Amino acid sequence: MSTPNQPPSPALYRRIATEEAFAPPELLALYRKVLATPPVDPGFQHLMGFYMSSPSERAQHIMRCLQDLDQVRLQHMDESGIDVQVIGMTSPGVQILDRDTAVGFMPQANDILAAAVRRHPTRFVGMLSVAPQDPQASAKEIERGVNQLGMHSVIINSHTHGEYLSDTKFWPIFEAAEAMGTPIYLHPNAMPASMIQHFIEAGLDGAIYGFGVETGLHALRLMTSGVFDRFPKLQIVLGHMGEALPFWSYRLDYMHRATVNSKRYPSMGPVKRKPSEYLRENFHITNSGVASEAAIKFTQDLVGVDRVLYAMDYPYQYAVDEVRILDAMNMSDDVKMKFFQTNAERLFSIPPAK
Ligand code: 1DF
Ligand code: MN
Repeated sequence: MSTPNQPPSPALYRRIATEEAFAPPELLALYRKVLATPPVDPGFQHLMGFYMSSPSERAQHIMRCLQDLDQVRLQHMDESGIDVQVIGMTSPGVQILDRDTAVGFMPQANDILAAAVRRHPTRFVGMLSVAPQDPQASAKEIERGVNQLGMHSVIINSHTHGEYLSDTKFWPIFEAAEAMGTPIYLHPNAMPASMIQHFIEAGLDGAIYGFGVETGLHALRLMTSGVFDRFPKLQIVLGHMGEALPFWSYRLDYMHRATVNSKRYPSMGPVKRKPSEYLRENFHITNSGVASEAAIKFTQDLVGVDRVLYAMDYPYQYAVDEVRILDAMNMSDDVKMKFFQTNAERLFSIPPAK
């Protein structure tokens, strides 16, 4: 029997955690400039402004883990039973920066992560960062990332300066992602200034709730704007149990149909499928931050066992006991292996362990 002080025992499967964050010091230097130049975006101020200045144990620990792509991270992975991390640059990535700074830093950020993956090829897998501020440059970076860096997935931290990827001006990014076969992890960002005030006043703007509301909205905007009719093979990854959209799906289908049929909004015209059908065909869902057996099984039932994957959300939700809880789920070994290992291997093009 393992005890809480020992790493979880090896399992039949590799445990691959698929929404893990890093922040190179070069990015933090750019963030310091943003934070020192008013007016500062309120969501960013309450997010990275907090982590980069708070003396609290949580903030200090997270800042240390975020910047490490070697021994600290590997030790935490060993302690918590994680064999492989799929890593992306922390929210909001380069998306809070002005366009030129974002486009300039994008390749450097991806080179830094690619170098870490080369140092630890059996432990790390990298997701490409892009700068939606320049959709064409982002599309080119996806090609470079796949062809030259060997990275096969992209992370986008929801909106960019209050703009959503449902806007066709961003669709060159989807075109490149579909053509290169790279899934896009639609990760949370702080809400735009126009949305966030009532969340901030109650302390609910962050990962506790605001993230899920805003990222769920973003995913729905992709569906209702017809992104998946135009790019039917595109795969979007949602964390945090699909930002609760599986739980909403019955009502989404009903109200979407009612709204379209009554021509209530010009922005909600007919599309080919129901929201629940897009969820089953164009989305993969990770359980980042949600070690709930009931929620995982409900989502597997709704979208299929091939589309639900494990994620920890390191270092924001570094939980040494989580793997033990999930290893013990009342679920067949076959489905558990899909959840922890094979779905991630397929979606993120991770080579099998030797
Ligand atoms: C937090 C959580 C911050 C996540 C994040 O990025 C983040 C947090 C700055 O707990 O404040 O990406 N998360 O993915 O849940
Ligand atoms: Mn995360």
